[in-house]
Amino acid sequence: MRVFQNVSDIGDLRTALDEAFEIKKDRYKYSTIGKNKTCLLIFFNNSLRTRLSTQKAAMNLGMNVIVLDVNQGAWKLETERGVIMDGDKSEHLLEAIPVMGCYCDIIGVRSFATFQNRADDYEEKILNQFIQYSGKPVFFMESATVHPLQSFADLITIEEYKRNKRPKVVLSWAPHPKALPQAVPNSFAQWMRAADVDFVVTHPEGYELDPQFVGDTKVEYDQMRAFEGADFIYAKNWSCPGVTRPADYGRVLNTDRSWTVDDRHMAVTNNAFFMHCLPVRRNMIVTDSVIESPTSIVIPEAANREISAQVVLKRMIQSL
Ligand code: AN0
Ligand code: CP
Repeated sequence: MRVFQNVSDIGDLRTALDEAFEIKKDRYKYSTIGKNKTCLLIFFNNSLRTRLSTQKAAMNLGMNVIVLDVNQGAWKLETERGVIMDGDKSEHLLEAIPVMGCYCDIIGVRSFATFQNRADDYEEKILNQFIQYSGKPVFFMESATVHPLQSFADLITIEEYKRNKRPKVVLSWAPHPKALPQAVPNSFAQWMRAADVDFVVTHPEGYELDPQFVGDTKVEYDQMRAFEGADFIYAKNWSCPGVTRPADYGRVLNTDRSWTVDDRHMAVTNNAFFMHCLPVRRNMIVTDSVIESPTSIVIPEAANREISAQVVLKRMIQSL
């Protein structure tokens, strides 16, 4: 595997899940395949889970790991070509990327949407430059449009907790005070469509996700109706994707707290498990009561981030 971005990059999902459970049973089974291989993790944005779980996964495989927070201690990077660099940016991504590629075998990159320009974000301008100029396999640790390590961990979690063969999985928008990216819901939709689940999305009008990710997934604008009979509730905020009104891209259009997932919502589900990628703002996205309930699986979900990262790194090492 040279790039891990989309669900198609992982190939057959059953095979990937079997590999995940094999690793989960004994995470040190492949503890020597990464010997003398270096994994470089580049963060343009903050992280708790991705940072820790990916380092742990690499160490489980015997890799060396280098972590760089680009905005803390490195030179400020220019990303646009043709700019006269007379401002505060000391280095261009076009030199920085091949240099970073010299010091490692595999690169993971986190670079969120900037919301300045929908086209630039949705073309994955930054990550594509890493793919093109680093000379190394690149895995996405949340880019402008996708967060595949999260969705793979979510799929593993659903597979572990499901009580029927084809569970009903609901992706629900929830309020948040700041504009957040669409990467998590985009990827989640892409992975759920490829999985054997009954997938429904619910959000207020104006929050329609890009069709390249949701395809023809059923959108139910009535949140309570969407929740009826659900086996898994996956809550997440996202800002306006700008599909119907490009001028609204990246805006917060709605802060209606009736969308906050609470006991009233969960009561109409099939005793659903509650999921969220974290970090989560309590009593905005979900009430204390729901996230602390016995059916909240946010911690096992986060734990599976180590497993999803390990499957991806193992495959990348094996194809070096
Ligand atoms: C990010 C997001 O919504 O994409 C990261 C989630 C994994 N969340 C925040 O910035 C709070
Ligand atoms: N879920 C997730 O990616 O968390 P972090 O932003 O803390 O890495």
